[in-house]
Amino acid sequence: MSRITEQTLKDIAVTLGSLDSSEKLTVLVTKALSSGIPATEIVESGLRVGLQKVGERYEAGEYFLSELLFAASLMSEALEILRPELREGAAEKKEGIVLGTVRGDIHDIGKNIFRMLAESDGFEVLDLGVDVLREEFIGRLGETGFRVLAMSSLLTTCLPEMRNVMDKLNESQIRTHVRVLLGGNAVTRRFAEETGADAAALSAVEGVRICREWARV
Ligand code: B12
Repeated sequence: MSRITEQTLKDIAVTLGSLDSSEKLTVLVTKALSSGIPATEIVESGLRVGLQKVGERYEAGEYFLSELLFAASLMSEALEILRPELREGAAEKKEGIVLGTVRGDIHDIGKNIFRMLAESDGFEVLDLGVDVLREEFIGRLGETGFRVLAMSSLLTTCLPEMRNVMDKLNESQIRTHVRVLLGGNAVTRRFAEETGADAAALSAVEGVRICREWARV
């Protein structure tokens, strides 16, 4: 990575992390794109790092809920600029994915990034949104015949709900042809293993790579 690229990504992270102005972030993200930094890199090494900082400041009691909300709106504006690039190259449809954030959790920024990347990679994604009931996940898998269930959770308090979805799925007949991918910051590979899920992805890019491998076999 060149020094200029590194500095631009750092500036993006600092601007978002310190909740500097929306104008400044827009200029930096536009500059990063026009200097050839891939959109996924801007997300992973710039914006996501900035939000990590926001999370740490919230935990430390320096930021409150209003700051989390403001950070989310800054992130959404930045993603609007990147959206065309993240969606680029939508190919022929490969496979279907049922996607959603589990019951109790309303975080959806990371989930939406995964959806954009998966769609641009040729997957058909049925996005059920946030706060999704386990019956809804299982019902939609049955209706569509899609062979991947991708769930997101950023709250550790919602991990038991992911386990509940897995338990329900494991009891059902569709389990034999459905693979499960877990994502979101609360998820670890160990947790995925414990629940009997097929994989955990630590980033949206990794999630798409896993789905691509599954689509091949
Ligand atoms: C923005 C934000 C919010 C926004 C969410 C807006 C929205 N539309 O999503 C708002 C203000 C609503 C919010 C609310 C709350 N939040 Co909040 N929030 C955050 C923050 C700052 C950023 C999250 C984010 O979007 N990150 C950027 C994205 C790109 O990263 P990501 O989600 O990890 O996604 C990446 C990967 O994980 C992956 N991925 C994500 N999902 C999936 C799914 C699949 C299938 C795959 C393959 C990949 C994948 O792809 C993405 C790109 O690589 C985090 C701090 C942090 N660092 O995460 C806290 C954080 C998640 N929130 C937290 C908390 C506590 C809350 C509240 C409970 C606060 C409150 N007191 O009310 C509420 C909960 C509301 C609820 N019921 O859900 C805690 C959770 C602590 C924990 N361990 O459980 C965090 C970690 C902050 C902290 N450090 O304390 N929050």
